[in-house]
Amino acid sequence: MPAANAEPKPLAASFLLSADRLSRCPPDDAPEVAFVGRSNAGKSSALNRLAGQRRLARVSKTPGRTQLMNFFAVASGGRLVDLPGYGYARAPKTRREAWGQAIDDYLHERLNLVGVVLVMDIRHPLRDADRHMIGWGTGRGKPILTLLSKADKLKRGARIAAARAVEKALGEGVSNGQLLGRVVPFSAPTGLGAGDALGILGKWLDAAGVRGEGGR
Ligand SMILES: Nc1nc2c(ncn2[C@@H]2O[C@H](COP(=O)(O)OP(=O)(O)OP(=O)(O)O)[C@@H](O)[C@H]2O)c(=O)[nH]1
Ligand SMILES: [Mg+2]
Repeated sequence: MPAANAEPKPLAASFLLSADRLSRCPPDDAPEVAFVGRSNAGKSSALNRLAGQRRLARVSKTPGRTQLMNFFAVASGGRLVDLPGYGYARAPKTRREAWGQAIDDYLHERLNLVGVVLVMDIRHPLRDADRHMIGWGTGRGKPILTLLSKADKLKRGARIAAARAVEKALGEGVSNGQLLGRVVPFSAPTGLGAGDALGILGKWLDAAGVRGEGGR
């Protein structure tokens, strides 16, 4: 394989805890990167790929798999947080409201949230809830890395066109373009885009002054 395609080392991570509400999250004392996106978009799969472990976060064909906020300690410092997906219409309303509240509280209150990985299916990007999320991130000054997941489902030309269309839409809709990093076509099974994503996550965690405590 040519060196240009070599994937940087995955982030070694281990499961820390699950929380159904903000008060049950770990102490807000280590930099965190949260994975957000619609239900079934591929958040847990992306996290697993970046951590180099297939079964770290639970993945399922059925939308609504991740029902709690799951925290993973990164060995070199900081945490990754797998959040439940938004827009899962088949969950009972009360359950949806409880998740929505937990995610909202997390995103608004967490002081050590250093960046958000927005995962969108490359074939169905920028739904209303995604746009809402982008508006939230830019409004609060949180950097967003956009992963266009399931890119293995499209041919190269279509992938590039999809990424350009999303970049254009983001550029037009957002005043503070600096916060929106690159739009990265991503595939959990092939590792496409994983190198770029790891580079960005590494910078976020480093910039937050991680000292190798694993966030414990
Ligand atoms: N082909 C392909 N399938 C993917 C990719 N990422 C995820 N999937 C599949 O999409 C489905 C949903 O993946 P998850 O990672 O569980 O999605 P999620 O966003 O965590 O879903 P919730 O936890 O329900 O919100 C599973 O069947 C995955 O195998 C990808 O990059 N390529
Ligand atoms: Mg999940």
